[in-house]
Amino acid sequence: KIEAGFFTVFNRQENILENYDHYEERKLSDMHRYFAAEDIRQQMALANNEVIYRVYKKTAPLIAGELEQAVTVINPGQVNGEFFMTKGHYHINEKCSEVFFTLKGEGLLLLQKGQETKWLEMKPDVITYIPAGWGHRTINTSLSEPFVFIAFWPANAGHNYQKSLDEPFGRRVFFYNGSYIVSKVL
Ligand code: M6P
Ligand code: ZN
Repeated sequence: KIEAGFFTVFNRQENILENYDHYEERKLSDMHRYFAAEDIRQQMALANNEVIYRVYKKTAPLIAGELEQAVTVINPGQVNGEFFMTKGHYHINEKCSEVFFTLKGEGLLLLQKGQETKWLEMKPDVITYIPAGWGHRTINTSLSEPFVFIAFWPANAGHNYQKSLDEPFGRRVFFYNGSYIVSKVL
């Protein structure tokens, strides 16, 4: 039973959403198809299969007109120089858009539609908009801090992960010269 009217609290000391319903956790082993590195097994052993990110949710009814929300915490780190990131997805309902509000850290929002790729910097107080029909992935470009943002999207959007594998993002983000570089996928 979903409460009619609720609140959540982001705990910025612990980097968690208080009174969440559940969270989804993605480890390196869940993401071997998403990073560029070929020696991912070796990396997994080296990195002890660490947690890449967590998505904390307090659920709304999954019907048109309602809004879902989640706080995503992407840990700092790299896989063979490629910064930790989300899987990235398209919406099953291609008419659905999404908004991100950055809470902590620094990162990038990568957008993809057909052959077109865009990226936007995210840092605290920056609000980014994902138009309907665009695939979206977030990347933590900090070397030491978690990257945290809250997302709001229509509850009837749905997540299409297959499409982000079939039509991969046209850029990847690597550590370079003390910062990051957005490199074209050939
Ligand atoms: C944001 C939203 C969620 C999404 C999460 C992690 O919080 O877009 O819908 O689940 O990021 O991204 P992904 O599902 O692509 O791993
Ligand atoms: Zn989405």
